[in-house]
Amino acid sequence: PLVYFDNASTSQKPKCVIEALTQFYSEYNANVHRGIYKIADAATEEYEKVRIKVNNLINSYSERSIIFTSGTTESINIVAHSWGVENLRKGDEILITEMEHHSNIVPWQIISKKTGAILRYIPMRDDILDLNNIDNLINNRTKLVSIIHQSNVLGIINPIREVIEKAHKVGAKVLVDAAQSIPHMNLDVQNLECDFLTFSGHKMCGPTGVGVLFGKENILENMDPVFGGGQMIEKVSLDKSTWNEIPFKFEAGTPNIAQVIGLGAAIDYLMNVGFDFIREHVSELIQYATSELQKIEHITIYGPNQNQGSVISFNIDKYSAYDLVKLLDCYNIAVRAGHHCVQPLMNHYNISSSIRKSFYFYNTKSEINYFIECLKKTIKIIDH
Ligand code: 7TS
Repeated sequence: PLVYFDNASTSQKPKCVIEALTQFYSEYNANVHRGIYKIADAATEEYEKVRIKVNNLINSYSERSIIFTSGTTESINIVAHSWGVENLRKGDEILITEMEHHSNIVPWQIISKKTGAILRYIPMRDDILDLNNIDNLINNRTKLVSIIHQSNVLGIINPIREVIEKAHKVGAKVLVDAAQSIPHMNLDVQNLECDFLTFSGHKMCGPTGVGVLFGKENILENMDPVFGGGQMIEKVSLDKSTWNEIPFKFEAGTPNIAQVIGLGAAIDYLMNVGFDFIREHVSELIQYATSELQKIEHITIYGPNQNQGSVISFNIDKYSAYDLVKLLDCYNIAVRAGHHCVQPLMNHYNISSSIRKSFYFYNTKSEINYFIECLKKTIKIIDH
């Protein structure tokens, strides 16, 4: 028995995903894009089928735009170390926000140091992004806006459409970090018109070790690869190499074949569950959990009153988030305490950590009741 409320960290995996991994390893384990024997063909076919599934999932323009990576972190780093290094010059501006996950802050700090570009932030105003000054923040010097879609700490979905439109007016590119949104909603990159979109498989029922970088074809074609090695080349001689076509140019070496195939099974599974159901169910859980938590004395819930997301972060008075979470573990409840890899946002609230409950479609109201009951018991234990 386990009450798992740490889905923003990673989701649980359905049987069909685990079976897809087992089936690959036990029935047709071979490298992709190389062999010409039957199981190598099968592995390549299954691997490439997932590219089509991802392309359909996000309504991308073509499979050429879909690059398999190890996760959101690697996807953002590829954009930073390829597009960033090639296109940013001294005095250019990169715009991110104060609520980014560290994986959408640190790569840009590294790149701004390398290129002389200036890193600017859309600040927080109370519990949301302050877009009042957006027309100053997005200006002729802005070359890239990289923005989190759904917060992993606050119940917020950011108005990325508005930001994308403004960025495109000044000719800037936009990267959307969809790590937290893609498990919960239909995303359409043609409709959004974002230039890059990044996400991880493991937060959407897929295995760890696989993620996606979507990029518009004309942008990817003009980017240099970050990693060199097998598969990403067209020709190699002793003095130079030429690159394979996209997306293979960005997939050096043996990829995470089993994980990609597992991601395909996860996508099928989620399509079956349905994003409408997921959104509706998670939103009901959020509303119920919020109203139950609000009854707890001295609780501070972070974020806007109207929670649009799938997470609730809070602290209770003098109690350490870590103590409470460790004691809740004794009741087989898994929630996270910490800064959630978003230290600048923690600074905005003048805290170093919070407790975070994050839901997915398999969570239930009775789990929330059990959580509240155990939380009250835990507080009593500490008080004694
Ligand atoms: N961006 C966002 C918005 C995230 O929430 C995360 C992971 C990442 C990027 C990085 O994803 P990765 O798969 O490359 O690690 N967020 C969390 C979290 O909230 N708790 O653990 C990981």
